[in-house]
Amino acid sequence: MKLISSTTSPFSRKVRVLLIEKGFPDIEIEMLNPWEDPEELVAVNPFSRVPALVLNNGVVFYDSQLIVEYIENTMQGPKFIPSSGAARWLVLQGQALGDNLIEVGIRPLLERRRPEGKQIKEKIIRDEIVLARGIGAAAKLVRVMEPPLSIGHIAIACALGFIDFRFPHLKWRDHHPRLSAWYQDMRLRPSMQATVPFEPDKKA
Ligand SMILES: N[C@@H](CCC(=O)N[C@@H](CS)C(=O)NCC(=O)O)C(=O)O
Repeated sequence: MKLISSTTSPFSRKVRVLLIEKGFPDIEIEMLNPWEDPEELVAVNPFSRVPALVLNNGVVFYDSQLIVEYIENTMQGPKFIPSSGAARWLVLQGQALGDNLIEVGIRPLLERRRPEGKQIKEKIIRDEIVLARGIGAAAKLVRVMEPPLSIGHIAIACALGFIDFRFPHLKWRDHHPRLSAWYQDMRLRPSMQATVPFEPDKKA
């Protein structure tokens, strides 16, 4: 089994953190840049997106939520999605919230990569406002998300890691000290430390 990932992708990080927390730290990981349409990735995912999970029999799964479901249902180890009840829906809401933060964050990131004169500043400003609102929602949600660690906690933590990596100017900690304290604990978990995002050519 192989996970195709990138060193910067927060969706891939969510899956990698889950695998480590589940007790499979040594699964094969191939790091590629999905934005360059690499042959190895396009061959298994026509959308050239990471993460993609390639099973030993050649079956491929994407997106990250499906990969999470597959891991949760087929691999041994602790469970990260409760099987039923209110706890299940809260955890899945946590994952959806984390994934939404990432999706909204990718939009201004791409806009900023366009030539300076072609960027639509209003779009960037609006997306950053939505992102800030989403962080506020995360601050509320983590208050009611109890232990044990779940995919909801992992998704929100990976989203905040992405925001720190790509949007340090947002300074979200100044507005959400309790979320900041929650994230500080999450950030220090070995699974999160082992998956800190970095630009491939800038690894310390
Ligand atoms: N909904 C997908 C989103 C995956 C995604 O957008 N991945 C980004 C990297 S974080 C990517 O590969 N983008 C390349 C592209 O869209 O061309 C998931 O949850 O896996």
